[in-house]
Amino acid sequence: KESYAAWLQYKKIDDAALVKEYQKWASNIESLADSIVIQSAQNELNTALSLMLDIQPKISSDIKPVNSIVLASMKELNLLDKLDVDFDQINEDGYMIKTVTSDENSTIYLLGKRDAGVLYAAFHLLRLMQNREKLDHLNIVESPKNQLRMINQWDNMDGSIERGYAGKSIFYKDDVFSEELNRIQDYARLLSSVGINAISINNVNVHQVETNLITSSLLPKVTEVASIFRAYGIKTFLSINYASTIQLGDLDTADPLDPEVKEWWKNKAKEIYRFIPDFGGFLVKADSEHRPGPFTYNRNHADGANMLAEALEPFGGLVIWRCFVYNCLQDWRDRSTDRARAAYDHFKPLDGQFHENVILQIKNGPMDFQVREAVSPLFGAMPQTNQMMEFQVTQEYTGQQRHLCYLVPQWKEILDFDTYANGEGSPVKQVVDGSMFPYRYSGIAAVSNIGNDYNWTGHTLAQANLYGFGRLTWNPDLEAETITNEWIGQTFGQDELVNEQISQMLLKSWEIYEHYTSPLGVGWMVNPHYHYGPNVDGYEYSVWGTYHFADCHGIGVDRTVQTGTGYTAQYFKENTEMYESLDTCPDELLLFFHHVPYTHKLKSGVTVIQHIYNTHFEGVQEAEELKERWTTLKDRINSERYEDILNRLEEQVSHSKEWRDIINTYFYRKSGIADEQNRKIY
Ligand code: BDP
Repeated sequence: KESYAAWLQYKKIDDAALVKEYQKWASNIESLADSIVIQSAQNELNTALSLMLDIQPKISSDIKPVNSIVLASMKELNLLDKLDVDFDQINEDGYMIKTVTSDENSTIYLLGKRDAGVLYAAFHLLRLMQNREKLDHLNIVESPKNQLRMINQWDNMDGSIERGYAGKSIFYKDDVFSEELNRIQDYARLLSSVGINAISINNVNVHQVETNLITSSLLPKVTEVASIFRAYGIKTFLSINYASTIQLGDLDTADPLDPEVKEWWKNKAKEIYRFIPDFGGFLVKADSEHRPGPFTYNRNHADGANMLAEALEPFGGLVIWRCFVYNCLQDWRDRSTDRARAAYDHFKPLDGQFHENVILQIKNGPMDFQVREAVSPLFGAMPQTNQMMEFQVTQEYTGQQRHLCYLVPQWKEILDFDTYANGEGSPVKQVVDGSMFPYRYSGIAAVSNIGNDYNWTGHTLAQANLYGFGRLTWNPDLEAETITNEWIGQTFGQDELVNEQISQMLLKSWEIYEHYTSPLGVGWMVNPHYHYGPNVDGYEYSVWGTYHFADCHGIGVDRTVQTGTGYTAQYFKENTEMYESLDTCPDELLLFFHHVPYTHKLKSGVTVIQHIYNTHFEGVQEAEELKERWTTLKDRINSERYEDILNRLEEQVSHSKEWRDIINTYFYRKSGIADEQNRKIY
């Protein structure tokens, strides 16, 4: 099925002249390097070129005086006589694509510093061909901005996926590894095609079965999966149970300073690396939402992370330590604690205390992947500690892949956010790409949105989120429009109307979703546990630290220094001042930072209550327009994908009405203030 192939469609090109032109190079593939990664590049080219051009490329391992595509890494440079290239312009994962034409023949060189770069170059070339670009004067020089470009699976071994909205796990079933290795390989192809180079293959909440992943009973299977990813330049990581020493029955403590615990992990690391010599390392959720951690032993998170780091260090392994640490058993009547403060309060004082092979993985916002929240103030606040970003591709709070919500614009806003960590012009993207402070390791990770649904992502258009995430980790400076067009062209072909309509749909969808859900940055208002569908007070009187404080006078969380929780002080001065003052706090985050009366006038000129009514009516209308736009493409998209997407858009329309009505009614009743336009509210 088309939807399975996602953006690697490789449809037969019907423009005969173009086919002829492409065939010129594509008839011969000369692969000077030889490794499993190069093999993957060769296979991908071979499959793609056969499908698109209806030819069988000849593959050879030496240079011939014919038109060809040549694959080589820096090691093979000596075989490329006369070729004038400078490998110093690219980094470890970088590549160059060059078309060199002489009187006799023409060659497209795919050149990487290492083999992974050659593979990325191959995918780049195929992207150009899928988008019908000219190849005769290529001179492309590409290096990824981020060192770690990572995907986190939240898959459990029973086959379920925590916050998964596209079927079951492709990795596990009924507590054992899946036998369908082809599916995992196809996933590796998708990830590698957008430059992903690391993956953790199990949920951060590690239960008893998954605790066994680091034991000799399951390591052979992990090894098999790791080999699949290795062939695509992707390193495998595991999420570990911090209390493995206890859970696996070997010790009665997990105290990071206990010599036996240290020794246990050192031996464990040795064992793992015997199986997987290039194992990536551990991803750790500790002392968070009932997971074990160093706090039990009165140790801090540097103690916990460093103990693991020492064990992995001899093998070049990394500890990716999550900062999602907060009190999830709060007394909601006690307003002195603010969950938003937690990560900074826990980690900032530890700056400089972590080992070099520890990276702190920080969620984009201080709460939890809401449709809109402030950027975590921890970014840039720890110049001496490796940091990386955690995004959520899976749409837990953004419509669960039943609603269309394209997150690339949101991620770009976050990456572009100026932290002022080094004065003006210190955006988050330069913190996490390691260029602002001398981080040894850094990058961007995200929770995946795929499962075993035939189209990977449930909503076929949600494939764009996975694609866009990868492209942004490679280069956060890419424009949202560029990424979007690239994706549409590869996924749906070259029809201009299709391109125009889908691009409009995607680029507006985040804002539309925001319009009919929780307003002005306040967040939540979802059904507890499931996080789908409106429930304004669902989390208001619970222990999770997630409130909106709506009463008959007003709404919002006062996080100011003057009168609130003091959270605003966690930012650098310029941002503290901006958020602290009602005059300068941006409208879209007003209720994240301030508690205001319903009659408070926004910068847009309307009152808070009227804004709530307006956006909720607008949101539904816009959801209807999404559907309308889609129907204009009826005869241009194959019926499987057309119907699938139409069904989801229809559900979105009706569900957006539920959101609108519940939110509007709630606030009308609380405030007693009528809609200026007298629309039907209750
Ligand atoms: C929340 C999810 C929960 C995750 C947690 C985490 O609701 O399922 O386990 O984040 O990131 O968003 O650890």
